[in-house]
Amino acid sequence: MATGQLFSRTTQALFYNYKQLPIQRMLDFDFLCGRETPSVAGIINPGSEGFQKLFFGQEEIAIPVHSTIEAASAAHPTADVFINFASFRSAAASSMAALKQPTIRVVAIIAEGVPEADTKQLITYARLNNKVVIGPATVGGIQAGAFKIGDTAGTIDNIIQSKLYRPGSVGFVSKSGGMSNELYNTIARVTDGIYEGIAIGGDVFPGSTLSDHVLRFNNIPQVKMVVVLGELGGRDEYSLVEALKQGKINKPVVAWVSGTCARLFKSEVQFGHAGAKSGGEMESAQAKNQALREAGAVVPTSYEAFETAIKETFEKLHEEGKITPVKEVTPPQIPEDLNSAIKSGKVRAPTHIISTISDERGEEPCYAGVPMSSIVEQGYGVGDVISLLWFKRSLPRYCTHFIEICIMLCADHGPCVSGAHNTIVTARAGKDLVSCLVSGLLTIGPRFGGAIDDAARYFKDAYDRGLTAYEFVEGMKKKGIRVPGIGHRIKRGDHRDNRVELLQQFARTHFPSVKYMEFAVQVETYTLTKANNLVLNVDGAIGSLFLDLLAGSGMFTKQEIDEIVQIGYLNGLFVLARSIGLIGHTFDQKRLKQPLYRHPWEDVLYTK
Ligand code: Q5B
Repeated sequence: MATGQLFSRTTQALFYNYKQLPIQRMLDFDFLCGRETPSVAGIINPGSEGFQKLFFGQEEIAIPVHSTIEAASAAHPTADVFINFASFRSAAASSMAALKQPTIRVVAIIAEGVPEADTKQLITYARLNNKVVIGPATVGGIQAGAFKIGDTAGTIDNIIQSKLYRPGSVGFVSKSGGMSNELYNTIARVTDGIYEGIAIGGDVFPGSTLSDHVLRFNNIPQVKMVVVLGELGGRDEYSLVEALKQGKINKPVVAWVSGTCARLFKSEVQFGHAGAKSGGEMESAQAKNQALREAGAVVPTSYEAFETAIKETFEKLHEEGKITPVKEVTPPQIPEDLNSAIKSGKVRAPTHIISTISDERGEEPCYAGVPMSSIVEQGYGVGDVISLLWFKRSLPRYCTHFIEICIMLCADHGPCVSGAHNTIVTARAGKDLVSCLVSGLLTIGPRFGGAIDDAARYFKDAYDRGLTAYEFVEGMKKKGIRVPGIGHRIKRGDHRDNRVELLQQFARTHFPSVKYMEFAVQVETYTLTKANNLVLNVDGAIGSLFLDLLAGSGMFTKQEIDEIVQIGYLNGLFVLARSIGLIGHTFDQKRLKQPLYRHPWEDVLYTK
């Protein structure tokens, strides 16, 4: 790895694998630094395409999502950094694919556990092609005031405290990402801050080494001193020793190799990183610190003295006039996310939806306050669930039983009724279940199945006003309105609808009062004198009986009953019930592999 700058204020990256948080942190950093363009040009999310919405300051921006590295590189030819958030399983392959893109110059690999053989191949390819690999097993790196990789430097608070929103004069390189966050802070306290910081990662074979970056810092005029945090294990620090000895580094280097405590253990100790184990005397922290000291680096006697060593080195450069500390700037405030502001009680925001029937936010979903476990453990049925979700209360058993009977009796009425016919034709046209179902449901209305609400409205109004059946029916006739709930295509006075009789029988046995039903029967007696098909039909029976349920159960106020009738809850019973049958007809046709339906010519009267 030669020459200096890896990043600038215009550097843009391709981000591999959609990870909302680190991308948002990069964009927040951009805003803090006053960048004009977002540092993430595109996201690669294998298998998906489109856009991801993220914040750039206060503005929402849409970042393009590409399904392949090749497509992303072609779409964003100026994005030359590849930030790889792939898992250890696919990190090597995707990193190699990125390195092969002519536009990609730097690849940062975050995953831990990438096989060493794979990393070696990446290193060889990168070296041959003059590209830079940072990691694996790294948090990444940062150029203060310019560009940040993923989660580098941690929270916005740490970034502000460490003054990383503007460049200082210190080049910093470490193995550990966690310790780099700590050192950014330390360096900001005792110097004018970081110019660039890199965590090379804790693997035995890092894509780029401590000395690679120190040599690079040596070529960056803005970097006036270098801080290095190594660790026991490996021999990377010795190439830095060599570079110092050969006079390749002419800027002060303050270094510390951590892990001096390893000697306190009787056997070999593996610290957090894969490479952090002392393989012998040469690889011990003590030996490396000594070698660095002898090569001319400023090496303190302990980690505690590291801060003072950095401070003194900086002050010396300042006194010598080699550093003009940067002017302080006040970074802009990052707008707080609404969710966290609400959580901390700083703001309140109006909601857009009110819901009163169910709540899925807690340990278990609740229907009208009743937890799912109670619904199951207490043996609730579909009628109880309908009571909770439609009427927001638990109704007595005879009411929920009545609801269930309505559902069962109306579930189907053969293939010839409007709804089933539509569903069958749709299924035979090869459509999916939902299309078949809704094409049938769409026929439910004032003539077919959807007369329950109107029946309840008109019967209630007539009964409550004290009209006789005769006055009611004749009044409707004068207005030119058919009596809802009366009349059927195939049922007759002498061939009554058995479903109506079953409902009436149940209500007479269990309901405290059936006054509305009796009124409906009087209406039927009168309409049957007009025509034999003007029977009380299933819609009329349910409409009148539900009025009795509402009024007789003592569970509803007068206003609530008026509201239920006015809003029109009761057609819902037919819709729900008949969905069962329509789904059945769909399956039936598909099971029978029925071909496209075409209505026969003979059954159409063609006329002019
Ligand atoms: N007339 C149901 O009519 C039907 C009259 C009436 C006064 C009435 C008709 C009607 C009200 C709506 C209603 C639900 C369209 C029905 C259901 C579910 C189902 C279906 C299934 C299932 C039938 C002949 C003469 C005319 C009309 C007069 C008819 N109805 N007068 N009040 N209600 N009812 N719908 O047989 O003088 O000759 O002009 O609209 O409650 O949908 O199984 O099939 O489970 O799937 O076509 O049970 O009654 O009679 O139109 O030829 O009329 O009777 O004015 O008099 P029809 P039309 P006029 S249950």
